[in-house]
Amino acid sequence: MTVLDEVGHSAALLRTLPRELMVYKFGIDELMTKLRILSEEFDFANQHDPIEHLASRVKSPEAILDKLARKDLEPSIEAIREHIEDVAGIRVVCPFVPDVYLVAEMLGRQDDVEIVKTKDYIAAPKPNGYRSLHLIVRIPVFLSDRVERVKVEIQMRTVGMDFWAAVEHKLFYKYAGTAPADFADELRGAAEIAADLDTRMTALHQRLQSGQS
Ligand code: 0O2
Repeated sequence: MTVLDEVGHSAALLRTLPRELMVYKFGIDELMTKLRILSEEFDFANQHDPIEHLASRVKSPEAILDKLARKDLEPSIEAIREHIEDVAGIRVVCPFVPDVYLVAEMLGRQDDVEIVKTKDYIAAPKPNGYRSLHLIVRIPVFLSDRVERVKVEIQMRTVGMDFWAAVEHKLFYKYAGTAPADFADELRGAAEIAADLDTRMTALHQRLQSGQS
């Protein structure tokens, strides 16, 4: 494909994308309802709620085109459906590390939620220090004339991991390779501090729960 062809295809795709993305919003709506129900159920029973807060977004058409280009893929709906797994994104922020796995397990037990892929960057952090549990799930969305099985990326992490990831995203992630080496070392060090904080806070919570003072 020539550069001009590619520009033309991208422009055409940008015009049709908002309609195509509607179904991804519905997938998010369904999963957000499931997560809110879990959270409210714990609150209602006066039990420790493993969900601190939730956020969601549908990736912007421009960011989708950027990601296609980064992955060297043609700008088409088919390429998006097949290769871009985070068009629909949900973030679940939990107080403690065990909460992350508990929420993942509770979602995985639901009949209509299919876990397509799990990337455990908590057990094996990325070299830059990034920690999170990523689930790619598929959920059926019932439209007027068909059922679409929509992929949604769920990023699950603690408040500490979320703080690190949000700041790192702003400072560095998008400019990987262009920042000075000591900058990367600082970020890795900060990720280790956040992990240590998680361990200490989790230990305190476990002591409280087991009635130890
Ligand atoms: P944005 O702008 O946040 O949406 P894939 O999505 O599987 O094709 P990848 O990168 O192998 O590509 O998947 P991975 O590692 O699961 O990353 C998906 C998303 O996780 C990223 O989306 C980021 O949102 C987040 N993420 C992954 N690594 C990092 C990291 O080192 N730091 C931060 N802050 N976030 C990270 P996007 O589209 O790359 O970016």
